[in-house]
Amino acid sequence: MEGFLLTIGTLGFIAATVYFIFLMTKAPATSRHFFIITAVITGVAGFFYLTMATGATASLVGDRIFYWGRYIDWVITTPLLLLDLALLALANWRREVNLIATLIGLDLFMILTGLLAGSRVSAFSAGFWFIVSTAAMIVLLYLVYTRLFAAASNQSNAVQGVFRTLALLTIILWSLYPIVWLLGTEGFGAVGSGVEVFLFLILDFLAKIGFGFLLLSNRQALTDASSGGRGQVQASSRVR
Ligand code: RET
Repeated sequence: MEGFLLTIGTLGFIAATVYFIFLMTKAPATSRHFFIITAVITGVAGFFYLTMATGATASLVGDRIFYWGRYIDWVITTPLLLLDLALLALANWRREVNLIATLIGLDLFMILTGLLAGSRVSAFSAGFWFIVSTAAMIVLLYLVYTRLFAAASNQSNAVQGVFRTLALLTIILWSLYPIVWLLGTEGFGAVGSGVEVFLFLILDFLAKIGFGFLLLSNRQALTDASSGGRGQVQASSRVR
């Protein structure tokens, strides 16, 4: 069951990567970075699904299979998802490097402490690191909700629309990861390994492929965001 689902994950992410690269060839050069970042996200996920499907990044911890490959996937891809969001929201990202670094720092801390929670043998240390990781996630999502939303309100309507959808999608989906983790074999074991792999697969597809589709199919927003804020205003002044 797990092997089948992980293979579906591998193929799904490879297909999405190919599609996003195809979309890039049709996009204006100024917004290419969004396509590159997003294709790297799905490409890395496809690679790590393959390593999990083949057992290369799966180990026996106690009496359960621990798929640690997902944490390596997340440690690379979640900062890139935040980067996509930040580049969309921030008209001038160079002035907000501190905010971007804080978001990515919290994110790395969340995933690494999550890895400590998942790889444990004692229930106490699992619980402890789970709480630390969840606290980091709450601060991170709070900053997205406050700081990035505020920054996005200075952008064009197209950017604001896509940003709102993507940021809310991120806040909702990311909050579901610790819940699946708690239900699964790393947590209370309320669901078996197959169901856990299935639920993470759905979340990963939505948080990466769904996110990528919504972002990359909105050309206007990408062009506006790449032109340094108030895209429409700048575009029209350039014509003059
Ligand atoms: C863990 C367990 C410990 C507590 C918390 C977690 C959060 C994980 C998150 C993962 C997000 C992954 C994404 C992947 C890409 O698609 C590590 C499950 C808080 C938020 C978005």
